[in-house]
Amino acid sequence: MKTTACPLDCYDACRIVIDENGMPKGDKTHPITRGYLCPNLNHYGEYPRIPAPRLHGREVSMDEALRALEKRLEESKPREVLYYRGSGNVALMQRSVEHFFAYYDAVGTSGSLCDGAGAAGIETGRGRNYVLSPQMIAHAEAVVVWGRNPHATHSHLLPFLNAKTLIVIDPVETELARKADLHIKIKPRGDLHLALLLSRFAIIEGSHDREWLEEHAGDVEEFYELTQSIRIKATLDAIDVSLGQIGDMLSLIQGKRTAILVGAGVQKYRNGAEVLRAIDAFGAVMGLFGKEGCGVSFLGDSSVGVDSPFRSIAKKVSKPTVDFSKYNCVFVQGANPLAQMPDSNRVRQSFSQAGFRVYFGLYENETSRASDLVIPAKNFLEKNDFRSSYGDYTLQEMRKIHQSDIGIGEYEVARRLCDTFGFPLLGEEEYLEHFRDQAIEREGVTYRSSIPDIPYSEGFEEGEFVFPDEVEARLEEREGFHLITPKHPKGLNSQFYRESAAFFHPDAGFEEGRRVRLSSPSGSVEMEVAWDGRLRKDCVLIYSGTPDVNVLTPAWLSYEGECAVYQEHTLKVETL
Ligand SMILES: Nc1nc2c(c(=O)[nH]1)N[C@H]1C(S)=C(S)[C@@H](COP(=O)(O)OP(=O)(O)OC[C@H]3O[C@@H](n4cnc5c(=O)[nH]c(N)nc54)[C@H](O)[C@@H]3O)O[C@H]1N2
Ligand SMILES: Nc1nc2c(c(=O)[nH]1)N[C@H]1C(S)=C(S)[C@@H](COP(=O)(O)OP(=O)(O)OC[C@H]3O[C@@H](n4cnc5c(=O)[nH]c(N)nc54)[C@H](O)[C@@H]3O)O[C@H]1N2
Ligand SMILES: [Mo]
Repeated sequence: MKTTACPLDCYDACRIVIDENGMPKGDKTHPITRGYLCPNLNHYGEYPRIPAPRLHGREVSMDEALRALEKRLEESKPREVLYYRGSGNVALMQRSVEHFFAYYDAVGTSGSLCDGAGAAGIETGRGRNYVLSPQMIAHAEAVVVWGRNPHATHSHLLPFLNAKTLIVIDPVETELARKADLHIKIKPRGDLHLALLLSRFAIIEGSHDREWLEEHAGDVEEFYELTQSIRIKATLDAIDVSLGQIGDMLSLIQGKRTAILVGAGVQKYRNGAEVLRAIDAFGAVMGLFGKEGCGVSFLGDSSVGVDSPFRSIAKKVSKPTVDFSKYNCVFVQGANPLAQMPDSNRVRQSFSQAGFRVYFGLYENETSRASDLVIPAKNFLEKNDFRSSYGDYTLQEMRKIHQSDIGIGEYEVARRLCDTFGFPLLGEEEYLEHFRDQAIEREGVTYRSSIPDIPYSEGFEEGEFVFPDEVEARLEEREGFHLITPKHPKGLNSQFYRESAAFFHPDAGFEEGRRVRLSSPSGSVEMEVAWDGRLRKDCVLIYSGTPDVNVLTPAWLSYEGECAVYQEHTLKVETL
């Protein structure tokens, strides 16, 4: 039976078997994904693809399309060419195109639209960002799900959470929150303070892990003093958490193997790195690192333990704030920056002023429609690849299933361009072999070989866990509605289903079906109101992928990690 793996940007990285009709199905023998696929994959074949290459709106052959690109690249100075790759497909051969642009000496992007702020915080505290695999989470007795929504974004994790003490910290009453032993319906951006208070009370109660701290962590006394700089009553009021909830949470995890699963939600703010450091610090106070079934797990770094054979670009500019208008040629691969980057008005303006815009992707979207040259890609069933994951340590081979005449694969683009420009590139099979060599098989599943069985059981890179030594603890009261912009269960960012409404609590003061104008310092948009009783009354929820949502978000970088900060602005809302 033919097998492959899903390359969508998701924690799951499902293994797929192809049924007799050539359709993807879940693999029942797989220990993590257990035969189920998500709505996106179950309907994967139904989304209309870009059928043919297009140059200035006119259909052209693939050869003409690539010649137009080559001509532009020959006429441009390398530093006037931008290579922008998104995460439409996160498999490893995507980087073969960057390999060409690296030899060409183009400009690339650094930082992230995604998890960069949180990742930076984790790296400061513990060096490498290791995740807890589902198999490791299975050993936990208590699980804290913090700013993460597995029903939408990591559904294969759910069976691993059964029969555990469950705590959810989320401003939305997610499906998991309904089942939880404790749901802290925190006010958005309250997580830093909650984490500091949890550490403080754990130490006051004496439930911290003295032995572990002595052996593995920096100065916990100093960190305790830092947590004492937080005013208790005023802070609890400001983040809408009660002292009782803090006590409940500590007693629910007391003495239990505890896994804290942190999602993107807590770090869509400029201080996102600080938030993750504070949550990590609480994990350290409780002695959760390096033990079976315990730890703090954020979106991981899927490249840890994978050696890439491709050259990477040396000169980079920050991805969330890149100014397209500076370039004579912009090559967009697997991304929809006109919808998904923050500050859409700025992005659209600057993209429209770029010299020559190339979109290399599967589907029509805001970016394809604004591009001069559109190159359809092959989908993952039509090419060979490998993928690692940020939710576990698998490294899976993705074998080509179908022949297709629609698009062109990433390796084929790289091959053609490297040949034209005389740059070195190995054969496709040699690259696949390079990845194959890094995978080890256990019980029918292939994993990255260089990952420790229990993360941090050998300690930390810096020798010890590093506590934060200062925090910006000021909590300003904000006017307007807090924007929550999370992932939709039936879409993947701007791929597949795209929502159009803005969601409010029924008592927030807006009638269902009415149109409202939402405004932030970045811009304003009109949307229809829909109700969602799971929300707080002070929040408006607009899913990622909703057209125009990012008109409302700022082109700012997180203080650390060069990350976009989608929830930094609050919104003014007026009925039309
Ligand atoms: N179906 C589906 N799956 C996906 C994706 C998709 O678009 N659709 N996208 C993929 C990608 S790119 C990523 S990065 C991952 C991310 O997946 P997750 O880590 O689950 O991230 P989000 O869905 O952005 O947000 C998760 C939760 O954070 C909560 N939240 C928002 N603000 C705050 C806050 O201030 N504090 C706290 N405590 N919680 C808050 C939201 O209410 C939401 O329930 O999912 C991946 N998986
Ligand atoms: N408001 C708001 N904005 C957000 C977020 C949010 O939560 N809220 N989340 C942010 C996050 S976490 C992320 S990761 C980004 C994601 O943003 P992007 O990386 O821009 O991802 P998508 O919107 O999914 O667009 C991916 C495109 O990739 C193309 N594609 C798919 N498969 C392939 C392939 O095999 N080859 C090629 N060449 N192309 C392919 C498809 O045509 C698709 O349109 O969005 C960010 N923007
Ligand atoms: Mo993401």
